[in-house]
Amino acid sequence: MLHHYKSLFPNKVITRSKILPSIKISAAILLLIFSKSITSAQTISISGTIHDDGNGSRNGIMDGPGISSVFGQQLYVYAIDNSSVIKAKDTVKSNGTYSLLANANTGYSISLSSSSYQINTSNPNIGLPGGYASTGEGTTGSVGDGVPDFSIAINSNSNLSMDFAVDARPAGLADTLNPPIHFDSIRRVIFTDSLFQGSDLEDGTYTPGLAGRSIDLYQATNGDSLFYNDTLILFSSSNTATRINNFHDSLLRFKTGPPSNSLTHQFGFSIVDNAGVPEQVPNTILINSPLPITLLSFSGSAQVEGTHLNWSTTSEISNTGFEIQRSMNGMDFEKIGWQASNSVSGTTNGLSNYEYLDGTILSMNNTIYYYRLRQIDRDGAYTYSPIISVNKSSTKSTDPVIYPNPASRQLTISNLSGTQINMNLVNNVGTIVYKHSVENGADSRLVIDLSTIPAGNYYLNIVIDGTRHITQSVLILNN
Ligand SMILES: [Ca+2]
Ligand SMILES: [Ca+2]
Ligand SMILES: [Ca+2]
Repeated sequence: MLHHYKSLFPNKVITRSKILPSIKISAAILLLIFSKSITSAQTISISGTIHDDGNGSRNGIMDGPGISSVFGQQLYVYAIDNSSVIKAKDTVKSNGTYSLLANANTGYSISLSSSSYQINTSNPNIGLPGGYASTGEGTTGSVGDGVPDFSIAINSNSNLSMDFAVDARPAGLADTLNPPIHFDSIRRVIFTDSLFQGSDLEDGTYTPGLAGRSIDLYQATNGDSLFYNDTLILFSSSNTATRINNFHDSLLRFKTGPPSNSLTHQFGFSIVDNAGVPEQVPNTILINSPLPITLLSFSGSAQVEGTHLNWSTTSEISNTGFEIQRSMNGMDFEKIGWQASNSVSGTTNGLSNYEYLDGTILSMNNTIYYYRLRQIDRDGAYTYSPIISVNKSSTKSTDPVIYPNPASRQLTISNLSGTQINMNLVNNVGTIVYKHSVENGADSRLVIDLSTIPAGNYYLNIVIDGTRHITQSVLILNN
């Protein structure tokens, strides 16, 4: 007690207090209690550097040059108490350093932000613009507190040296692969023109093609798929990336999914920078006309003279022609004929109609024949059409008429006759989007409302009395 008393008052005062009345001694004791509370509320200094850490935690340390602004926005460091109120603030200096005073033995979060707030502001938004990521914050020389969120919790009775590390996210470029598209021997798209490009504030501009980098790939749409080094890339969901390390665009392949005439072909990629930080939003790679032909329709009908096959295309690229194949079981097909492309060059963007008469079928009633087209490119690559079935017993029937095609808003099917007619509309990943049944189809006409069906390529399947199958490709345009 005497020791504390002495430390508070000079010896002169103590000497004088000996001659004062007892009431003065009581006041001195009160002063002593007060002075002890001041002693426990001592302040500490928290200071450090904001690093532009282009290699992130990969070298095990927060380092890199000091930074005081991002995208021209000044940086601030705050001490925020446990009630989320700002208790101290410093504007980061041009060399990246800051310094704050805060109460010792008090819980704070020391936070970095590009927003300016006054002292005593509650619930400030901390953090940097989306183009920047935290790569660590914590004691100077360390790798950070393990939770890179621009904030670190402290509760200390001595001065602290506390650094922050930030990294600018890379920025890739969206691009389109245009014809002529190059394919490998199994008709997968090859990426040949350094399509993948991007840059980063710390790393600079990446080599076109991104050779040797890590990139995140995102699932292709419409049932299309991606292969890397001949292995199918698997995705746990449509917005979960799969990372490819040591990427080389020459090892990437893109394959259109069945049926192979969907309208849009695309996938996303994100560059990963030298800090290991990916872009937040993937860049879209569009592939223009990855198919040698765009098959608009393919249908068949059995007549007395044989099976009439009809198909049409809306574009062809380097198409030699179509091998017509037939099967009795829908699995084992044999070539029965050949139809050359209408285009001498094999390339056209107009509508081309084709027909073929299969006059070789045996006259057996209730026999279902299956047909498909094998389209062959000038380089020998090929693709198959969907399979259609035609029932020989239906020789006297007239085919339903489906119009308009392409369609928007509504699709009309006329010339329907049969006791039981089932129909459905299937999208290009095999999902039934419309289904309808008609008993005693005497009205012979049906209108399908397309207003709720997304644009795309569909197959209309009609089964009449369980034996007659008609499949027609239908292009639905934006409503
Ligand atoms: Ca580093
Ligand atoms: Ca943290
Ligand atoms: Ca970076």
